[in-house]
Amino acid sequence: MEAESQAQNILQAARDHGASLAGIARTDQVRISPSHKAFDRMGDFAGVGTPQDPNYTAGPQEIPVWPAEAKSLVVVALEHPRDKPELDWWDGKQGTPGNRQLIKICKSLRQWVKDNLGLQTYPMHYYVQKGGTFLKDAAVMAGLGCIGKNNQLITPEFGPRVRLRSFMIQAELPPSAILDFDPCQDCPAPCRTVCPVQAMHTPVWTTTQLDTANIPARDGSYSRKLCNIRMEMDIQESESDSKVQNRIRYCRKCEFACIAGRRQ
Ligand code: B12
Repeated sequence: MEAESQAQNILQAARDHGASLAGIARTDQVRISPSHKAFDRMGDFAGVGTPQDPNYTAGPQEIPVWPAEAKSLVVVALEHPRDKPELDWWDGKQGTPGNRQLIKICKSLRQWVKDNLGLQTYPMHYYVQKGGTFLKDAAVMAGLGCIGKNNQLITPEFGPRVRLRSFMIQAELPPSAILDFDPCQDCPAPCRTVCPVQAMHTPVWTTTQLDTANIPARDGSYSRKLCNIRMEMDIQESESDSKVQNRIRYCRKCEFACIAGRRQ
């Protein structure tokens, strides 16, 4: 079967297996994406979203090498709508129900690729430091959307209210077309004003500092340090509130304020 038909069949199968959106990017291109360039220059970070591992240190990170035979990367998105908040509730080591669904979708889709196309696939970890990738960059390169003023992936269908997962495939498949989509251009950015810790208030990164034109939140105005303070507070609140114990409801204000892809 031609690579073009294989790609189309994989994307259709992704939807059949429960993905809200899916796209394909070239592994070698994703590996040199803006986050891959900038990450090491951003300094220490051991906040939320880093490996839950006692050996993990905050210092510069080696991003593990991916298998050389893996030529294409599939990005799968699952809608996390406002009226299904439980998809996003973090329950300790087991993650979130949404992420478990994404793991399941990727697992059955990989099996489908093997059974139907005879192609080898390679799983990817959630954490970049454990063999994963920067999922937002990969999603942009797989044609799912753009990076918005809130530093999130914004999709035409669901705005930023999606969660992502990826895996790789041995074959060189044609990448999905990058979207010509920018809902932020003339938007007054309610995502920024709504932030309780003003994490997108002032530029904290420059293009020179990070050695890429594509810096966080477009103009460098995203502070992961401030954002992480809010998320650490969410953890503390879940520990002290007996009704939600062991279910962390991380802040999603910048997602919900975004008007892109809103249903109503
Ligand atoms: C570590 C992490 C965090 C940390 C640090 C975040 C950070 N940005 O540094 C903390 C804990 C603070 C955090 C917060 C949140 N996170 Co988080 N996080 C991650 C994780 C594990 C790695 C991200 C990372 O380290 N990025 C590092 C730096 C280098 O990148 P960056 O700040 O994103 O900036 C780069 C991009 O903007 C990119 N870029 C900018 N413009 C352009 C243009 C193009 C064309 C391209 C290709 C790239 C590009 O270049 C920048 C570097 O120069 C990912 C999962 C993954 N494996 O990717 C989830 C992830 C990014 N998080 C996610 C979410 C949802 C959140 C929160 C809403 C919390 C929540 N309720 O889950 C907030 C959102 C904050 C915000 N406004 O961005 C989702 C994003 C979904 C989406 N629609 O975008 C992800 C993908 C996880 C998932 N389950 O799907 N997160």
